[in-house]
Order: sequence, then structure tokens, then C-alpha cells
Amino acid sequence: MSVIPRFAASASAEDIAQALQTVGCVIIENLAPVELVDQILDEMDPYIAATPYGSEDFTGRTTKRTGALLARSRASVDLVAHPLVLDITKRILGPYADTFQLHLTQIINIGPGGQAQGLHRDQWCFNMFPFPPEMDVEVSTIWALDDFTEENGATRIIPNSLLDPPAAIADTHRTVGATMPKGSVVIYTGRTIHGGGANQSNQIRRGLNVDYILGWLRQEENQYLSCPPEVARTLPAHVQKLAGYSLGSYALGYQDDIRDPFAVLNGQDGGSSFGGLNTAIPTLDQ
Ligand SMILES: O=C(O)CCC(=O)C(=O)O
Ligand SMILES: [Fe+2]
Repeated sequence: MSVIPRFAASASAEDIAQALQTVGCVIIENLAPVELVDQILDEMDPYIAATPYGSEDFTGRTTKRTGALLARSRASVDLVAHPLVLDITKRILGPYADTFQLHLTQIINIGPGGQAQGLHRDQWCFNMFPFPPEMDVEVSTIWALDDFTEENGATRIIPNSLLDPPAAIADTHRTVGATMPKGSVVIYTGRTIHGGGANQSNQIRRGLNVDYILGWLRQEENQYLSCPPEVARTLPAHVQKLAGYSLGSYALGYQDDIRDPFAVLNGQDGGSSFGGLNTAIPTLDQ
């Protein structure tokens, strides 16, 4: 049976990205300090309490999905923009775009009795568009905010499913649980078949889902509303760009008279032509 490759937090982005490229999934154990995880949970608790359960099977009838992490939890920024995860993501998505961006931030809490989520590919959100089979458009991460176990609904993944036909979502017997201690992260790509596990324990399984996509695709969570300019302005520059306050390629995402959104957000004029913008396209390195 296939397994999910596992790495220590000290592993190199190159080694992890290579495994992710090959197998479609990896676990990095104990990457976030548990104190940071607890801080995120403290900051998010009131929002989680106010979040309704899913209204159908895919979102989960005992599952709560609570978003807008950048605006609601300052501690979450350290996970949303974790340097090692961003480095790995850049290696996967880099061949297909000048920039990549945040797709969604979401705490996913699967309550006791929750059924297994239907297996799927995350990139199917793009209207099921048939991207070339070898192309990567999305990198997904789920941080364990509790220990993830077989019993409490650890994310289930089919390793080596990158090129499988869509019908492979029926192969539940091929899934492997992304079991990992609190503070670890499982990373998989938009092509990897996976789904939330059934929670057969009597505790809530808490996970933090952060996905990244090519700069020229549409974001699933609307960051301009979830993290509006007055909030984004208080975030570090590279997080502003990651959230989408930057150009997605030569001309995507400009403001009014062809001004650079990153400059405008930060109170500058931002130029007035694509030519000018082109030389100032923000990258995540800046
Ligand atoms: O909650 C999980 O473990 C996975 C959730 C998931 O794959 C999704 O909602 O797209
Ligand atoms: Fe998913």
C-alpha cells in the first residue's frame, strides 16, 4: 500500500517539493509550535462558535468551516505565510505563473459522527476545467490543530493519484489517513484525490486549511472582502501580495487608471501603464 511521505520540520524545501511532485502528498511533522496553534484557536473561537454547520454532505453536516483567517487571527499569519510552505508552493506552481496567491483560509472542524467527505480533487473548483494532466494549478495544506488520527477524521488521501482518472474517487479503499501530531501539516496538490475523514471519536477534529493557486486564477475565498484594504494594510507586505493585493500577471488585478494595487494599498500612486507595472510586478521574493 502507498504511504504519505513524511518529513521533519528541518527538511529542505527541495526534498519536500520533489516528494510532493512525485507522490502528490507529504506530511511535515511538528512544523508549528503548539503554542501558536493554541493562540490561533483562542483568536478564532468566537468566530467558530458563530459558524453554522454545513448544509449538505460535501461541506459536512457536523462540520463547521470558518474563514477570513488573515483578518480574524493575527497568529494565523505565521501559518498562512509559512516560509517553508511558500517555498515548496513556489517550486510546484512556479513553472505556470509569475506569481501565486492565496486561494482560501478556513478552519475545518469535523464534529463527532461526521461522515467521510466525498473524495475529490481541489482543482475541480475551477469549473471542472480539464487542465493538462501534468500541470499544477493549486497546492493545498491542512494544519493539524489537534492530533489527527484514523479515528477522529484525519484527512484521507490517495497517494500517487495525480494522474488517475476521475473515477478513482470511488477507490476509498486506497486512501491513507494523514495521521499527524498537532502542529504538523499535510500538503497535497490540486490533482491529488482526497477528502475529510469520518469522525468516529467523541471530540471535534480541528484543522486549518490554506490553499494556494496560480496568480491568474480566481480565488475561492474572496480576499478583498474577507480581508479588506483597511485590514490588509496592517499585514506584512509579502502577506498583502499573497492575499491578492498584487498583479496576477502582466495586467491582471490593476486598479482604476491601470495602477499597481500593491502600491495603491500602501498609499502610493502606483503608476499608470502596463509597461510601468510590468517592471514592478510583485513577486513573493520581494
Ligand atoms: O477536512 C479535511 O480534512 C479535508 C477537507 C477538504 O478536502 C475540502 O474541504 O476540500
Ligand atoms: Fe479538498
